[in-house]
Amino acid sequence: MLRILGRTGSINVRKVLWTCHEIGLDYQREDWGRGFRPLSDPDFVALNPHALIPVLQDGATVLWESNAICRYLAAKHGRDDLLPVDAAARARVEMWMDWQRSLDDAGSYAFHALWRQSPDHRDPARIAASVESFNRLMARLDGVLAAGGPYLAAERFTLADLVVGLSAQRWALTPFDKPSLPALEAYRQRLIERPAFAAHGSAGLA
Ligand SMILES: N[C@@H](CCC(=O)N[C@@H](CS)C(=O)NCC(=O)O)C(=O)O
Repeated sequence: MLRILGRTGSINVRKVLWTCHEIGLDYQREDWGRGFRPLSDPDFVALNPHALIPVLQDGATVLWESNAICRYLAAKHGRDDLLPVDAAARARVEMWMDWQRSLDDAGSYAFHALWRQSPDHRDPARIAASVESFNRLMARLDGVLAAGGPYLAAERFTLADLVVGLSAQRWALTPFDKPSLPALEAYRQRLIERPAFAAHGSAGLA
């Protein structure tokens, strides 16, 4: 049985849980990270020297970095609908998965300030800058979806949508002023309809 280490509040843990759900994989999840077992625990650091969640243990295979874990699971289980085998098609999926890091970086400060109410994220100028760049990137995504779609990297749902979709959900639910982005909203609703999204899409949002 797969072992997944990480609290469900983490967006990066939820990528892995959502991927397992899409593939139909059973797993045992353990709560590690903020509010749970500390990532400085030597048993955890032995698995991930960077002391971050998620970690996946699949027999003798131990992996960290959420996007890499999602790709591993899709490839191992032959889900080339989620991660194509063709090099160019696969790279298109990976491109959007990599780009999601930019979304994370852009929105992180605003998310911690306005959703998590973190006392360490109270600088109004930094909140405003984070909101501005988060909105700007989401507006760009809206433009891409309006011109193409219905999904990001292919005619069908792929890992690109799973990963970017979690950030789109974070953007939609974190309270700050947002432009109207109809193509993005239609895309988010498309993702929300997936049973796996209902289970893992927004829980905790951390
Ligand atoms: N690039 C890494 C980032 C991992 C990361 O930043 N994880 C956060 C949670 S989203 C974490 O470990 N936070 C510390 C904690 O929860 O205690 C990945 O995608 O797996």
